[in-house]
Parts: sequence; structure tokens; C-alpha cells
Amino acid sequence: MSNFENIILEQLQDSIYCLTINRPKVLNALNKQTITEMAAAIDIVAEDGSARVLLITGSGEKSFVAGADISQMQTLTALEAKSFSEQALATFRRLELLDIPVIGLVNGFALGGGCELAMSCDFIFAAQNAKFGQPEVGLGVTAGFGGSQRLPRLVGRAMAMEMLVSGRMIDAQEALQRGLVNHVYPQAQLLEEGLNMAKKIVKNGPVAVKLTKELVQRGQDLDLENACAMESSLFGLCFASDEQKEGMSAFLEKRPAKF
Ligand code: DAK
Repeated sequence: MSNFENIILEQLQDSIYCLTINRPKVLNALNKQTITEMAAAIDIVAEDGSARVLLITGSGEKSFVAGADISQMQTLTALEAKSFSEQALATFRRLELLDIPVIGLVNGFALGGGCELAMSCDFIFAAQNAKFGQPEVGLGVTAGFGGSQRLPRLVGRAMAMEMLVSGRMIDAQEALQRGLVNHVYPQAQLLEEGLNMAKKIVKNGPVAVKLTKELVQRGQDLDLENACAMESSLFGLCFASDEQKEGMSAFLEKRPAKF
């Protein structure tokens, strides 16, 4: 699908897309072109009204994404570095605001920009060999693609601080314990488990799934009162859809819903 060099975008089934970062020789490090291609792939998915789930993973068995591309960053000026960071931040934010669930399938190293990409997915499944970390301070820089903000929101301030200032990597089991990932699977099963979860999501009402994602993603940055008011509004909106009529009729008629 499309002429990408550094990523692969494929439809695993009609409504389930998979985006693979495909630079295995450099452990799928993110250079500018890769992020540009990711943004174009997100546009394709966003414009396909039948898309229901996006999976994101890395090529090969060793790495999800080992960070931003250090060889490309080495010579950046301050303004170029700022612009690179802004490009990645905007692209990752689009994943959070994409109107379908995005599942990160972390199949190895998720370091720096790779950990930040994984954290921009709605939730993460990890392979047993996954390793998460923010080693940027060892390169003389701060995190640049949202890690200093998303990691504390996911694992709490103290644990995030430890990881961000020490650069210590955590393995899949520790990531599971800390709530960074939802499940850990053997590497060979990771894609299948991602696909199984995507199929479960696809069985549900598509509008309800989209609105639920919006509630969780936007609501977490609001105070409880405004967040709950948004929930009432979007709950009400569901009653304007055929989906609500079909879902509730199907329950009462004791048959599966046809969405
Ligand atoms: N960039 C470029 N190349 C990379 C890379 C990366 N992040 N990670 C690995 N590679 C390349 C290696 O250079 C090597 O290339 P060759 O020597 O074969 O040509 C190849 O991938 C295989 O890697 P290794 O030989 O090192 O493999 P090992 O199994 O021995 O080690 C490793 C795997 C993941 C532990 C190691 O490769 C590693 O430590 N990689 C770097 C991890 C890292 O530091 N990631 C964070 C990158 S910095 C900002 C904007 C952006 C950022 C920060 C601030 N602002 C504007 C403020 C950047 C954030 C980052 O992500």
C-alpha cells in the first residue's frame, strides 16, 4: 500500500490496519523521513471510514523502535532539533486523537522515541523480549517526543523520574507490573494476539468505540466534572445512531448485534 520506504502499511483484514516501522538494520530507528511516512500512513487510515483498529509494530524480532535516529540527530542545529521534535510530537499526538483504537505491539527494544511511540498508542501488548527505556540523558539530551510527559502519566511520577534520569531499561515483566503494558506474550504470538484483540473491538458498535476512545483520551486531561459532562453528551449522542437501536434490540431479542 503506497510507496513507502521506511514503513509498511497493510490491511490485515478489511477494517484492521497494521503499520510496521521497517528499518531493521538500524533497529527501526526513527529518522525524519520515517516520521513523515508515518504521518502519511495515519492520513490513509484516518480517511478510510471503514478502518476500525490500527496495530503498530517494528520489523524483525529484536526491536520495536530503538529511538530517534542518532546518526541523523548528531549534527542538528537547535532549531532543526526543535522542528524534528515538533514533527514527531504532532505525528504521535495524531495517534492519540485518531478516531479508532491504536494498539502498540512492542516486539523488542522500545527506547527513547520508540518508548514514546509505544506510549502514544492507546494500549500496548509486549513480547517477552521487550525492553522499555528513555536513555536520552546518556546522549546529553532530554526526551524529545513526549516521554517526560507521557511516562509519568502512565507509570507515576517517581518511577518515570527514575527511568528518565537514570536511563534504566525495564523488561516486559516489569513494564507489566508498572502498568505500562497490558499483556506480555511470546514473540511468535504477539501479532496474533494483537489481531485477536482487534477482532474483539471490531465486533462492537463502531461509533460507540470511537466515542469511547475520544472520552478516555480527551477526558483524562480535564477535571472530573467537565470530563463526566463530556461523557453525558457523547452517551446522549449514541442515541442518535442506528447502532444504539440495533445493539439494544439485539440484546432484548437474544441475538447477536449486526453493526
Ligand atoms: N539511531 C541510529 N542507529 C541506531 C539506533 C538509533 N537510535 N539504535 C541502534 N542503531 C543502529 C546501531 O548503530 C547499529 O548500526 P551498525 O553499527 O550495524 O551500522 C545497529 O542499529 C544495530 O545496533 P547495535 O549493534 O547497537 O545492537 P545491540 O544489540 O548491540 O544494541 C541497543 C541494541 C538498542 C541497546 C543499542 O543499539 C542502543 O543502545 N541503541 C541506541 C538506543 C538509544 O539511545 N535510543 C534513544 C535515541 S534518542 C529531542 C529530539 C529527539 C530526541 C531527544 C530530544 N529534542 C529536540 C529535545 C531523541 C530521542 C531518542 O530517541
